[in-house]
Amino acid sequence: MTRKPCILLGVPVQEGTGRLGCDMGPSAFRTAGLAGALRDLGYMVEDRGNLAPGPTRDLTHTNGAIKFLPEIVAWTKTIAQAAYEASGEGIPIFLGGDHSLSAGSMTGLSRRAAEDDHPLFVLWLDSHPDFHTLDTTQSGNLHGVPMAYATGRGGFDGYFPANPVPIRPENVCMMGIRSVDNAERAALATAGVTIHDMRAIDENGVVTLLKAFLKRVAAANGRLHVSLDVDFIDPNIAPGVGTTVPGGATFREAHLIMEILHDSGLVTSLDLVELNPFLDERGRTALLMVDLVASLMGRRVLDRPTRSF
Ligand code: 6HN
Ligand code: MN
Ligand code: MN
Ligand code: MN
Repeated sequence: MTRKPCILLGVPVQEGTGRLGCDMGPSAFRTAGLAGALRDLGYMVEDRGNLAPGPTRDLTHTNGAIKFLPEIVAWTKTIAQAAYEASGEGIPIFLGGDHSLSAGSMTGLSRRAAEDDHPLFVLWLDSHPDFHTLDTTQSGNLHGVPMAYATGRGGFDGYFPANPVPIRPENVCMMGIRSVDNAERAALATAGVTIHDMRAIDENGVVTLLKAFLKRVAAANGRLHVSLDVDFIDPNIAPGVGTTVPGGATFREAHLIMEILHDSGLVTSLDLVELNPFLDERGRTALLMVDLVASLMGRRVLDRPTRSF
């Protein structure tokens, strides 16, 4: 069986968060052995190094809270193009960098998927929905907006690059949500996005919720992008992130999601975001993230027949 190569793309963007340190994320993923873990599973791995943003242009917005708009716009353009190109060649894995990088990855991947006649679906693993527009963000940190931009919500025109193929909100499933701002809550009430907050996970377990979504992806012959924010995981086991929120996914919930995703055979791309190595403890968060990627890509405890989902 020939498998597509894994294409590692470092994205040392940190201007989307309120603090420094995410620029070291790509380096920490490499130090934690991501490429080796993938090679051990039999993949060809091509590490393309780190992307760099293009030139910035002056941009001002009526929402004075917004920080680093020109920088994030420049990054988004670069990342979208890289995502578009890499997704024609293999399985792109974006090593963040803060979650603003997903504005670029999702729009580039969606454009590619549409050209290949597949709808793009997104599994969003995060404590936050990141569903602010430029008008509603109060923190002004643009890691809080990528899902709104990628799904084509208004207010990004004239600032962010044109998004030629907005992702259908119905194709997005969020899991792990436990910190939602008022403007996001209002928008999500009618957006059509599937949201499983931590309470839904507690009540139903991850298996039922995830399998229902994967069935939809398969039925639509969709491609599946996974966007994994470190703060999806409980901060007790994943402290290396700026936006810790208590009550997150456990070690086994996170691994089980990855194992089921692997069995589905549907995942075509991955974001690893918000790792802040400056806040980590002896690399444990980076190592956990690498282990989760290994589960997603096929590492298993015992051989077992691939179960349908
Ligand atoms: N993330 N909703 C908050 C804000 O500042 O807009 C938090 C955003 C967190 C961003 O999860 O990548
Ligand atoms: Mn996020
Ligand atoms: Mn095809
Ligand atoms: Mn988050």
